[in-house]
Amino acid sequence: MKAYFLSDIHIQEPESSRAQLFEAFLSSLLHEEFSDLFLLGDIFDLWIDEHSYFVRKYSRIISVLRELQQKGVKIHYFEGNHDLYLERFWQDEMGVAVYGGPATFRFDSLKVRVEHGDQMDPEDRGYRFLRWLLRTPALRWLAHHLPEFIVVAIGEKSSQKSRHYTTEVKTKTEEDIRQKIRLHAVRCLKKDRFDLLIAGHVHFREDFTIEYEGQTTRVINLGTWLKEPTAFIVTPERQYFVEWA
Ligand SMILES: [Mn+2]
Repeated sequence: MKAYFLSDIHIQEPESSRAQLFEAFLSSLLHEEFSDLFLLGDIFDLWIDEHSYFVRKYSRIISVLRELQQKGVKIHYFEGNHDLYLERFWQDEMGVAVYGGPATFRFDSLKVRVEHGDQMDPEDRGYRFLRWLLRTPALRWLAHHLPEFIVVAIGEKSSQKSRHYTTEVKTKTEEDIRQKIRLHAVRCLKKDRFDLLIAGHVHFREDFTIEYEGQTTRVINLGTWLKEPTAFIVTPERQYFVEWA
């Protein structure tokens, strides 16, 4: 058992250097022995439903992911706030396991909680409302049935706003983000115990341990490829960051 965790790559254009870096990274994984690839959301700066616009735009990335699947790698995709309604294409067509919220996995005795991280801030009422709204049947229906060019236009506008919000507005201080990550971990531990928490979304790479009622839990935030391309590797024996440049 060996898993790679990636998030917040925010690929905007298939020809961009970040997209090419991601493709090269995935291609390099074709030569690795591992079992699972976890995409923790905001991989694409915009992906909505199964619209052929996105499937065509990111066909090269999709084809490397298919190659990985053919090698026997299981791919997990957690919806972010930039990649939404992933069931139709990613699950039904690609056979990727899609998650709309947090999930827990076991690597032998190691229990790992995995999530995108967009529910980390309970004070962010505006976003919590938006998250709820986007997941209502009515919005899902619109995202599927509106003409593709309208979905893309609305999506790109919102995506740009959201990225600005995450990187400029919400980023008060590093200590503020760290505190939010910590408080979130404690809130989660009150409900369920686990050895490792892995999330993204806040665009801030973090790695620390907390003690909660006698148990040590390691908390990882994957940061973003907008700053540095990294992946986190989990095996039952060892959990560590790798940098990709
Ligand atoms: Mn996000």
